[in-house]
Amino acid sequence: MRDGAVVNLFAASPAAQRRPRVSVVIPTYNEAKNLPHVFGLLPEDVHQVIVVDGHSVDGTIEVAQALRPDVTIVRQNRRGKGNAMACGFAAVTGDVVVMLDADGSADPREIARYVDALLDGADFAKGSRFIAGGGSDDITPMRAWGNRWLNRIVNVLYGTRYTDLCYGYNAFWSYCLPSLELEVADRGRTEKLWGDGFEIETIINTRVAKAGMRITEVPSFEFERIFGQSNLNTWRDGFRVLRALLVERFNGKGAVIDRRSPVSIVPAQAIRPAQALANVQSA
Ligand SMILES: Nc1nc2c(ncn2[C@@H]2O[C@H](COP(=O)(O)OP(=O)(O)OP(=O)(O)O)[C@@H](O)[C@H]2O)c(=O)[nH]1
Ligand SMILES: [Mg+2]
Repeated sequence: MRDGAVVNLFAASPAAQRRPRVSVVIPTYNEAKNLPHVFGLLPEDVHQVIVVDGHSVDGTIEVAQALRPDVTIVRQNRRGKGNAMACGFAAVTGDVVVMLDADGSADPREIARYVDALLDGADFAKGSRFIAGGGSDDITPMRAWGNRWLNRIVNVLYGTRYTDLCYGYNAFWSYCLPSLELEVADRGRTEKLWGDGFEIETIINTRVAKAGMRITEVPSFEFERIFGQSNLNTWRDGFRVLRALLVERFNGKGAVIDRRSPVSIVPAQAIRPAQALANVQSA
């Protein structure tokens, strides 16, 4: 069910007394028509909404600013969803980071569910379409088949028990950011580099496992994109995911988690935020 009232994140939460500040990171590539729907369903009490734009030409940034004057706009420095997420993470000021797509597939009202999982003790709350309470209107049989195999591989290689490797709706405490070791430095390049594409979710999911994080899966329902077209190519991006599973097994990335890091994040050295922050523009 797509329509309905906006939720208040903490109204029904038993942990109402502990109110983490939630930063929502939304990657956008030509999503102007979808933003009214997505923004309209965001919980009223989110701390920060970060739109990371990838050179949209449909007025996405202007629409975001008109809908929400307090939005933080980040212009990504290279290309691809992975680079967008890394740039967005570098601008986070909250205690909790939520990764939310802008195409209407992910329901912002589920954010409360993710935050509850974190308050219940998880470091990383991973969305899954394939556990009780989850589902999808969007996934094709071919992609579901590919996802199943990639899932088996990740669970064998990393000792995880994931049910939905290739899903982009996740949330985590901002003290996890250093362990992700994502890089936004330019290195003088503007084209898409390794890690900048849709393999980002696999890179994050494997690094949080390597870092020894407490991971909880949260049921999530994926709707069809409302307007526009998918940027994902099943075979090309499927092979990038497979490659990421192999590369990540041996590259030593995924620093051991330090839960003593201040919860209010100062982006870690490993994230090297200089370039992304230079691109940050608060409306
Ligand atoms: N900033 C930025 N955002 C991107 C880029 N590519 C995709 N996105 C955004 O990332 C989110 C997911 O992209 P989609 O194209 O919907 O891909 P998907 O959801 O993985 O695949 P589908 O299930 O086919 O929709 C959307 O909000 C896109 O606008 C990019 O290169 N830069
Ligand atoms: Mg999508």
